[in-house]
Amino acid sequence: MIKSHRHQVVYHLYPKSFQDTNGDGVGDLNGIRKRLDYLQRLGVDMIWLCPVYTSPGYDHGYGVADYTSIDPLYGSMDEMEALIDEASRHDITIMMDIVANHTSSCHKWFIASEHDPDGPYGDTYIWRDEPTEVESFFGGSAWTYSSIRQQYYFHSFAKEQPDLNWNQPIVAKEFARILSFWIEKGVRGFRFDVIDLIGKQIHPHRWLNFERVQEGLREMLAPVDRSNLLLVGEAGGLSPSEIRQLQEERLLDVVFNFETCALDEVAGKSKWHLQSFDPAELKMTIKKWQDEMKEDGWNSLFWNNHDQPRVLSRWYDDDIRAAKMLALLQLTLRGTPFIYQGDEIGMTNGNIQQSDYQDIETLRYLQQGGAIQSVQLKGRDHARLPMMWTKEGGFSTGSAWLQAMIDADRNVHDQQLDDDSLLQVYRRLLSIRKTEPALLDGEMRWQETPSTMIAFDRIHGEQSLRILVNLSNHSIRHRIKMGKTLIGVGDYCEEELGPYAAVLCYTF
Ligand code: TEU
Ligand code: CA
Repeated sequence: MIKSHRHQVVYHLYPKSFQDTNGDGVGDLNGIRKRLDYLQRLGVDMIWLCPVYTSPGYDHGYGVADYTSIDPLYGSMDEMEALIDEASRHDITIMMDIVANHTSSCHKWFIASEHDPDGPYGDTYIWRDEPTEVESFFGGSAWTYSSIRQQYYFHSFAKEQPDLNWNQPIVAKEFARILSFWIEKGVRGFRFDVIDLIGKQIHPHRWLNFERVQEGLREMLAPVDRSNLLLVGEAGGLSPSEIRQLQEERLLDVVFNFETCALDEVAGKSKWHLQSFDPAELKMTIKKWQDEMKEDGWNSLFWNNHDQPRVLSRWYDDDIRAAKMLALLQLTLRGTPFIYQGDEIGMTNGNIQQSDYQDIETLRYLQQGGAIQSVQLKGRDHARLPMMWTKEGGFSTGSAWLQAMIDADRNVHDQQLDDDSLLQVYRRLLSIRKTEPALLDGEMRWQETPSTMIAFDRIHGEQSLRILVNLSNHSIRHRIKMGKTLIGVGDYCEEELGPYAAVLCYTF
């Protein structure tokens, strides 16, 4: 079977919380290298590393001070090269996270821009004499005064993360150079952080200019050989038709939108305004995106990421049966799957003491009198808890940078020994994907089902697979015929799916 770049399964890894090897309580590059056997055995093709570049760390690497260096917190460039090399011997490639909308305020471009308005970098950031009404995503004004330049600069996020001015061609040129640097090192994928924000207009309010996003990507990618790359964009603000346009031109292969993640948020309010989760809405959202991206379009398939605390805790009360169901659904839908570290063992949000929260967004929200109940479900620290390798943790011999109470029974070691574990479900599903082209390229055909059940066929030439999923914790009776089962989770029989049961079978 010929595998195209978008058929790969990506393992999304938060380096800070994956594996520490020197006892400082922070995960590192050598830790990732140590776990390559585990990742290969799991069956993933690529690992996406959240930023490991030099950074003052206000937003854990999402404010980059030097895009072609490694932060000593994580290791050295030699260790990065060793990781790329050894990963490739495990049939795994590396995807780097490119933060192109903003830099750290410590980046030399910003320092040059601040000190020398008439120099070559003078206009590479967004400067105004007067601030406007725009709010930053982390709360408070998006404008901060620089007493050096005696002007205000714009920052979509924290004041330590000034936004670049993508109307200056030099910005795209710099990023083309950065991408080439990493391609040269052997990197095979890029995930572009908030890439839709590079095309923003900010007067009088913030709005997104799609043409500018498109032009920015074109300028940046023109000098880059992208034939062997997987290009992923985080772009919550783009419509399905805009996403398809970018895909058609191969400016991006896969795009993240956040509609499923927002199912437990009140529409139009901030992420902290919660509403109860309804599995019927999950079904509708999945169908909507699959339908919008059919034929030439292509979806991203993910439940969690380093910004999105575990849906298992938010939607499904930590029930391990639901985790198995979500795994089967994610790995049978049409698109590129992203498994976020710990998904494969059913890691939960855990409990974090109020004084232990660290995320800049959460701290800001709590300072402004935010509700702790919202933080417990949606605070980003919950997505960043250290990986559970053993019952004792196994993440670090020292004291982990982020402390929490978490279900110790959900760990890699125990699940490796248990044939019925969630980890084995992931391994089996990933190995089935390697032998069943219908799961990769097959077209989607929906089956009529009750509101909290989803069922579809994946059809590829002569081959046809059927997927039946109960999204709820109630048994559901149905009339959809099942063929020989490839894998099933939960309790099911010919006409009934038990709570969170899911089946992948042949249609005849
Ligand atoms: O996230 C962008 C983004 O949309 C987030 O602000 C999101 O709305 C928020 O995390 C929800 O709580 C990206 C990165 O993934 C994130 O970690 C960074 O903080 C952010 O960009 C700034 O670089
Ligand atoms: Ca370390």
